[in-house]
Amino acid sequence: MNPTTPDTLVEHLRGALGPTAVLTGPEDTDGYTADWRGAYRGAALAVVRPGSTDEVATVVRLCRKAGVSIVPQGGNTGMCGGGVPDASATQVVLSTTRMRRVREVDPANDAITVDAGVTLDAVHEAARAHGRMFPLTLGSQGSCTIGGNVATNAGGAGVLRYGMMRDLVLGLEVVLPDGQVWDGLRGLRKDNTGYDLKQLFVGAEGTLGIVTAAVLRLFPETPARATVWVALPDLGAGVALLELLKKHAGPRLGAYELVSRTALDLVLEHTVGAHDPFGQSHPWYGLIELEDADDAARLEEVVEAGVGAAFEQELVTDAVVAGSPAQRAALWGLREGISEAQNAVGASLKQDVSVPISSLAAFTADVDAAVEAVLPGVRRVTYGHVGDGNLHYNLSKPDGADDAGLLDASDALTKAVYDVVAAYDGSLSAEHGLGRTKTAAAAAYKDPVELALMRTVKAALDPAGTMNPGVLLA
Ligand code: FAD
Ligand code: 2HG
Ligand code: ZN
Repeated sequence: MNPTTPDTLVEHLRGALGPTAVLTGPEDTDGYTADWRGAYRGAALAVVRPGSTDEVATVVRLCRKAGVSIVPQGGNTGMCGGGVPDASATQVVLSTTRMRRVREVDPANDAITVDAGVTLDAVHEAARAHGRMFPLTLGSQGSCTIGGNVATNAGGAGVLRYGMMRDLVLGLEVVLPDGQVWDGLRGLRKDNTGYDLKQLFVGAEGTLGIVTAAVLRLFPETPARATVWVALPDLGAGVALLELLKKHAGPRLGAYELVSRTALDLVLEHTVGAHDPFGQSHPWYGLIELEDADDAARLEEVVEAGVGAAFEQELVTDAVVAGSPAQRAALWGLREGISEAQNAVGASLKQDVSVPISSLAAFTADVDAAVEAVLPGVRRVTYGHVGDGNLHYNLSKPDGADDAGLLDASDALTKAVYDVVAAYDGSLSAEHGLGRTKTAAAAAYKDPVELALMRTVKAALDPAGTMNPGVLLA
């Protein structure tokens, strides 16, 4: 066979994996070269769909020989363009979507081991079948994969009680940039034998290797749930309510999400079947979920006492408690439908920021003023995970304008937001990662020592720079 070069790589990949696992040509690769928002469209030399860890290692070795870079991709639901190739048509997209095996469920160890391409929904289902629960929940869970969740250190609504993906991973299997397989699939709670290497790959966005499998923590099921949608007079009340909820609910507080009226309006306008639980408009809303193993009566008491106190302290102005699973789903639909609803009105600038919870209200007032000064009337689609100090401070074009004005002002708007984030010692990416979108901003705003350390890690693991170049690090 010819030596492996960029010109012969496709032939070599087909030889190793079989012809159907290697896609070329836009008719077959289009679904892998653009992101779901339509914000990124690249082109690939090929899309490969290995079916096993050994096949992933083979692809990595062949690409390394040819000097071709690899873009790992799972469900392609990412927010920052990290899973799509650039426009050069010289990169290989490695899709994990054929790696869909639940390898083992070990209820006694509260652990599940799955291939990287298993969807988050499928993990929930497998855990449920064994009387357990996996707590990561995302609006994208029908499509996003465990590999993608690990690579982005995904967050979502359950972080308040259970932590981010980083806190839920016990072990990983990773194909390293030189093609070696690191078998770190240990289901141990305690292992103090050196650096915690798995954590290097969590949040690395595919720049240090390809996650091929993971051991994840499972939890007891919490079938007793109370879900409450409240109207808030302002954001400060929303933050004060968090304190009150913690006091009344303690560890039963499973989620506490914030939704601005602007965000709710988009959902009501663009989501079939969505309706406003209240007769009149309020500036902010909170979605509260309490959970317990079995004590539904206790949850009712907590809701009554907590929401009652919130009314007394004028932190909430209206409230509705879900009376059935269908009502619960409808309330969650109002929250989880925001991404898609915002997408329906055209381009958006997604700013996924965090600040200390105590600063949320002041930060929002300052950042509102800063973006208004750049583009008067810009729509602030603000919502997020208040319990984590994480706001999705997303911007859409002003009412009646077209996308061009928003896109022309995007650099100035982004800078305005990040300057205020920096002033509050916040983060410019709380949960979605840097991808291609925020790499330059991170280089400008992150501590230089931190950046240098990150580059040292990258150079040590991927000296040839073939793993997802242009993502995470400039
Ligand atoms: P992809 O989009 O395919 O890839 C994302 C990144 O991970 C890329 O850099 C890619 O190169 C890398 N990658 C993928 N698989 C691997 C692998 N096996 N090994 C190494 N690198 C890999 N995110 C949140 O954090 N919280 C939310 O609440 C949330 N809600 C969402 C709601 C909606 C409606 C949508 C569309 C998205 C949401 N997301 C959310 C974003 C997204 O779903 C997550 O970032 C998710 O973890 C991405 O998984 P994926 O499999 O789609 O990864
Ligand atoms: C959410 O919390 C997700 O709904 C998506 O993180 C946020 O679309 C977004 O910007
Ligand atoms: Zn989020």
